[in-house]
Amino acid sequence: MNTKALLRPTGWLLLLFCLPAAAQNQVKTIGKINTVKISGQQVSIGAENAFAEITVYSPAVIRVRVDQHPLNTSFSYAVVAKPIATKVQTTQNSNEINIVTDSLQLRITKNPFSIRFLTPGGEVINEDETGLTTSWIGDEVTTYKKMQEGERFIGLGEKTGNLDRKGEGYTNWNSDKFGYAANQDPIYATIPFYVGIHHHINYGIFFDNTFQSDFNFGASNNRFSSFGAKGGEMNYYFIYHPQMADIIASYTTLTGRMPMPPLWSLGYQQNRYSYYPDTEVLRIGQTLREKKIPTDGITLDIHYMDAYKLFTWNKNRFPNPAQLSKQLDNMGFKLTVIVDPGIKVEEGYAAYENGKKENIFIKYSDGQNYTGQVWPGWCHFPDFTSVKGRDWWKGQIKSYMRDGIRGIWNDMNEIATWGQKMPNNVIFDFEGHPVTHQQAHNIYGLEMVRASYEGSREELKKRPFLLTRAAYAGSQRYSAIWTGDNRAEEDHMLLGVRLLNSLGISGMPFAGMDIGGFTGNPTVSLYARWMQIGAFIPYFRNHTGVNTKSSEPWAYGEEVLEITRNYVNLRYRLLPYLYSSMYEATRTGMPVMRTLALDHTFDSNVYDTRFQNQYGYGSAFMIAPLESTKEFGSIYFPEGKWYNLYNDTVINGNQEVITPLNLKTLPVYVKESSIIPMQSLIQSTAEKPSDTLFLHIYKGNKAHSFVYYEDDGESFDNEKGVFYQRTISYDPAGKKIVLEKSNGSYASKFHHIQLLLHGFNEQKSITVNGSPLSLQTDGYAFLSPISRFDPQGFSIPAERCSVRRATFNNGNELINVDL
Ligand code: NBV
Repeated sequence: MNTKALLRPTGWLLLLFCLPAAAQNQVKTIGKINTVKISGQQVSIGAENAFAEITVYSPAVIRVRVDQHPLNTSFSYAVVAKPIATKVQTTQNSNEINIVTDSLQLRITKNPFSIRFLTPGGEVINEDETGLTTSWIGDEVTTYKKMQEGERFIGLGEKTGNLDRKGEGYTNWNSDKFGYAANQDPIYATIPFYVGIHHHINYGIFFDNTFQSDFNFGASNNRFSSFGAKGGEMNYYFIYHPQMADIIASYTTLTGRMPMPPLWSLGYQQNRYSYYPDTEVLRIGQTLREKKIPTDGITLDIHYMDAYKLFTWNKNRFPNPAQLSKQLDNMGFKLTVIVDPGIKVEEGYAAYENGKKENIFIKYSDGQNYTGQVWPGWCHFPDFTSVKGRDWWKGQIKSYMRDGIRGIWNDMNEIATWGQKMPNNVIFDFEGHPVTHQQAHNIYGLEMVRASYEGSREELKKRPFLLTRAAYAGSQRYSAIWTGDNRAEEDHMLLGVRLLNSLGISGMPFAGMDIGGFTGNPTVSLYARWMQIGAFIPYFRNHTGVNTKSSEPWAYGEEVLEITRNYVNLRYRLLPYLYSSMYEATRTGMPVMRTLALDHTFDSNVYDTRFQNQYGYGSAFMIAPLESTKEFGSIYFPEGKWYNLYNDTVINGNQEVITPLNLKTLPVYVKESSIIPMQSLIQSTAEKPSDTLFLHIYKGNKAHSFVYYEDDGESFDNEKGVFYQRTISYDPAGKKIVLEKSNGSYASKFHHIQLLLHGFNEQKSITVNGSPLSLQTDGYAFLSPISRFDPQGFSIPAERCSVRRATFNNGNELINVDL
């Protein structure tokens, strides 16, 4: 039968008769394996109804591809890693194929095809649910895994719900959800990566499929967990390591890691929808300085544009953007502007004319540009999945950089259009292999921030700051993310913490939420608590919607202003610690916000809904975010010893403690043996701190080390070795603190180190490189007193103070401190 004949009516009829009965309504499984071809680290399989390919990427990572059709060359927007040469032993007999690496074993039963992952010792890590395995209903493909006894599931990026996702189901379809409910799904981002936990074993699965996907962790069934998509291949990466941190390291080896952000983007950011005109922006800046709220960024929302037309300025509101950004820069502020993908269809509007001429918009299947409605009215949308589309966008973005803009905030890139129903017959280039909206939707945001990042980096030649609302796995290579239009409600603040913790273990460490809430107005206490938590969130931005009350730190009265100032100050003093923690994220994928499940994976208390929001901020701190309305809160202390940040009281772990709460302090604890570098207070990162690095060490029983990192905070010279990096370790058994010789060619801005020893009450002196140095004892306060409201403040008076200090010179050389 030739194709032409098929197109004739009689041909169509014939085709209908030829189709297997009700194919769309049947469940088709892989069936029996017929052929097996082993070539190096890859096994190709031909089965009754499908084709499979198993590839060993590294000892701990194995990729599984299965499709109804012979497998094509694969392409991924998310995965940047290639398989690395790995020692693999592959054998087969008539029943099974065995693939063995140093880290795990994969057994494939031949009749019918079914997969089992085992530890080197033979314990089951994860296995297909026999009988269901992988199957299709029409084009929809799903893999079913046996639900292991007591199995928990965490991750999946920006997903609402509890930390432990057992019993829930989720859909990935990037969606604009204004004021989303605390259990709404889906919202803006797709990160199809999760970690399963059972029997002291944990593993990761990354399902790299950009169609609408669904995950089921035992929702409406007691048999399986599953993941599947509306189309495309079954294509997943299985990761096994005993430690969860290593699973995240392997996942981020696959999908990439964030680059070092500009230092200023870690400072406080002031925002609202929208600050205008320019004089209002300057007034906000001046007030922040007058009221001594350290700040680094101010952000302009859509009203800076002329009638919401992208790449234009409203000349009445912003007659001279370059001058404004210069003025702000002189005051220590960097400007970020919002961009939306929609280009208004309007004759004579440069971006439209030019985009039309360059032919870079997405189109219907008949070739007509797609038109959808957003802020400016009817719009066309650039095709970020084509080199041509991205290049066009890069060119446009550069104009902002020339106006002195340092940050690009990518909004509405799900794509959001009025009606929220972009037709599926819109076609995207997909790097020269056109696909429909169904396949491209979830990666549109990723490719938009890629173009925004590349364009701004090229023009600026310094690190730009990028923020995105929509994302797919891999977006961390270009951009920070924020959790969209949250609500000014207590449970949203806590939900936000969980979203960020989940993004952290899903490869996206640079994340934030609208502090204070986007829709609605927070109560005075909620605002204060949220700002405190914000100080311990990687991207710290206060933002609110268009019709809400002002949300600047002074809008909630004097006491809240002081509370806020105290925590923003702490944030700035902790910048050396935060910057080093971000550096760790760039090297290993280890997030800055660490759900307790990361270090205490098999401690069931951390999943208790009373404690599930608690998180680590880097390696040292544990934050207990609790509602601002509570006078007492239950806080869980995992194993080990913990110090109260404000008074150094020691709390033993493995217990739940009912703690009195007050609005002036957020419950923050420091893990024993922690190492925390700090600096003097500055009002923005444009200001130089004093030349002393304050190095806090907390007495403990565990050996611990911390990688301290510094660079110029803005250029790409760090990529050429221009940084200052040294490992600092504390060895309680050997009674030693060692600052290794520094790596890199950058000179630290700190010429002195002040060591602050916590809990070393008996210690009178130390020796530094063999020379004795006596320790000074005086009062100490992590926070300043809130002057008018609590004059005593949080200081520990000298007679009770456990902090002992000594100062010595800093350089590049090894420093040995004997305790
Ligand atoms: O650009 C306006 C807002 C923005 O402030 C917000 O942060 C985004 O999530 N934007 C959504 C568009 C419309 C919001 C109703």
